[in-house]
Amino acid sequence: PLSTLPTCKDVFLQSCLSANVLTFGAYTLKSGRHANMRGPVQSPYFFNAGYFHTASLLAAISTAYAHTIISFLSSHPSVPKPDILFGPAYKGISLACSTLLELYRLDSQTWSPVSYSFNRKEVKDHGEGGAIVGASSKGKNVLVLDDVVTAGTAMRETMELVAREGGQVVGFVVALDRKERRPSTTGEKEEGFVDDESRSSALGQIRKEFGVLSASIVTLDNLIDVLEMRGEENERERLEEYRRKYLACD
Ligand code: OMP
Repeated sequence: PLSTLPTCKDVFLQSCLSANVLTFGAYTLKSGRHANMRGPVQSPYFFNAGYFHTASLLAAISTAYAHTIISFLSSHPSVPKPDILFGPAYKGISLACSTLLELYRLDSQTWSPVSYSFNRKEVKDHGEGGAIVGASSKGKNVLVLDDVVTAGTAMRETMELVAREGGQVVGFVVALDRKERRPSTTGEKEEGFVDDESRSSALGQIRKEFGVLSASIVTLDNLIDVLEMRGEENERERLEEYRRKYLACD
């Protein structure tokens, strides 16, 4: 094993490394964190869920999502039972479909009435039309499954989309929570003072603002532990330094 995590998460991490889902280097993120005048902050790692494209990789990630979802729902009895597993386009699509199938394999009684759905990036104006493929969200409890959360922009877009379709988001499950403070909206102060609001992680902020709870298969902390176990000191140090600078409070 690579970690002390449950087997399905350990297998998931091994797959991330063997399939280059997780890579180390210098990456500019979508949220474009800035450090003063020095340009965008580079992340020392990147997680590309698009590389889970073989049957065995898909099995590894969907099994890890399925167990994360089951323990999320059992440890938060206040979260309503989902009617729909929603995977935002594009990367969420295959993940939501394969995870629902895995949940059904694990517990057919609980999961057989549950549907999947996803959005079209371009709304179709002919045929059946609309922005959603799969089950309608209208009046339904929707559990959102996504790949990575950094600043939470993708999640907020999904919340708006589900609300527009008349559904209720009851939780978020992601593969990787980067646990970063949200970037400062003014584009500086990254290494100095930050206001209280931007000290929160994206998931922490969504919990406070909307009361929506979330879970992740792994976090940045787990990645650092794995690098330590593997004796990959250079990478571990770079990730630790990044964590020291940008880690959120919650
Ligand atoms: P936020 O919308 O800022 O939360 O960023 C999440 C999105 O960024 C993901 O859905 C990806 O499109 C992309 N992303 C990754 O895929 N992997 C990473 O390690 C980091 C990002 C990112 O740009 O922050």
